[in-house]
Amino acid sequence: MNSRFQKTSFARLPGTVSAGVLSLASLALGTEPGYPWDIPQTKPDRPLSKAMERLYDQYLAPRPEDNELFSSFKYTPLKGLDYKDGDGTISRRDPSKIIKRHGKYYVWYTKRDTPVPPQGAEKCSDTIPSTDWDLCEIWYATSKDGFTWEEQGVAIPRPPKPEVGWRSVSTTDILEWEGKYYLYYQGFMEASGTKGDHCPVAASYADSPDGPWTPANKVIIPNGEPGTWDQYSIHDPYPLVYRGKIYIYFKAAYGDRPDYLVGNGLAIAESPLGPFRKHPLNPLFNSGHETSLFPFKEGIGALIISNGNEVNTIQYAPDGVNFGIASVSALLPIAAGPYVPDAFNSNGNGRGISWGLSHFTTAGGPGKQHSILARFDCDLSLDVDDPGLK
Ligand code: AAL
Repeated sequence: MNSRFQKTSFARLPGTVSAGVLSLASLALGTEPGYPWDIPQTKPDRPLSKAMERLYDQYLAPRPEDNELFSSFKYTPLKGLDYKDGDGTISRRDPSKIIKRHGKYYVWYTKRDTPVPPQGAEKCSDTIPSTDWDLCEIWYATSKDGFTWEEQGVAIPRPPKPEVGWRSVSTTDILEWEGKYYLYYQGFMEASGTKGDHCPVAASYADSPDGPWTPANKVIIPNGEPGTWDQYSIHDPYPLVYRGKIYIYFKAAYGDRPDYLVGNGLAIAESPLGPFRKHPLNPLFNSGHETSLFPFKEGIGALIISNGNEVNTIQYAPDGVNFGIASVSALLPIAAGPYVPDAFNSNGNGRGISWGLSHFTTAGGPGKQHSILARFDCDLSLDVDDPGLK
């Protein structure tokens, strides 16, 4: 593994907020590589317990320090974004993946700037938000170093009623395709919470990451037929270019908020505004809320961040479709928007990720609910010397 730091390094740094249960366990037991009781790198030729069989058969490598898809996560506050002292009237959440253009990093995110914090579905109005992502717009920020961010302004405002997203536009992600840029996002037609969290995916396009953005004014990935797994909501669109096509991974819910069970599926197109064809094996994940994905070698890696039996796992599919658990970790970045240098041009040789932005929700305490963006660092990158990855 060509790594900038040891897989276990975050667990060993005093004072960092970190995860890595396996690393912590090996630290506690003193199982440094090379000790006689260390885990053998190759499967022993003797009967093994179920857990030891799994260690060799399921994960990319038996020891976390050799597993290219194992990482702990470190978090750092950002500089440059104002939250009005955390009074709950400003929120930033659900960052897109990050791209680098014109020597700067770009991120798009859901921004709420409302007179009061979210008041729930019963008390919401044309100006009072129901949830943290109600009455939102999509804004963007740029940064030279990934730590200090300068908010540039609105990218996608709410369109007039009754166009897609008139109530709220949120939870966006970026695609570059043939020199043009596309933002995909949730387009709410009613306040979130009044009837679940139902919404389809809409899109806007531009010649530059700085806009101006033109709305496509249509539903890009429609809800499924009644009775199907994605009938209610198509959330968290996450575009990548893979095998020469546009792959948009998305989250859907079997039921309704808050008692829903999430799954993640895939829709594929040859042109950014569709038509998108849903994969016949959907859902491709049985777990995961705000799943983040990245090209990794010939396949796709995924952070399964919350919800479901396979929460807190890092998964891998050599074909972008059939995912298996590559490692188990903890404190994964919520709604991670990683910097993915090769999101649109990995050509079967994905390089992974080493940092990005994520959000922390319910900052501010009761009555002041909002979300903030923070930086995460991880060790899921195969390139040490690419300056863009540092
Ligand atoms: C997030 C995302 C979607 C949901 C809401 C805002 O976690 O899954 O964007 O609609 O919560």
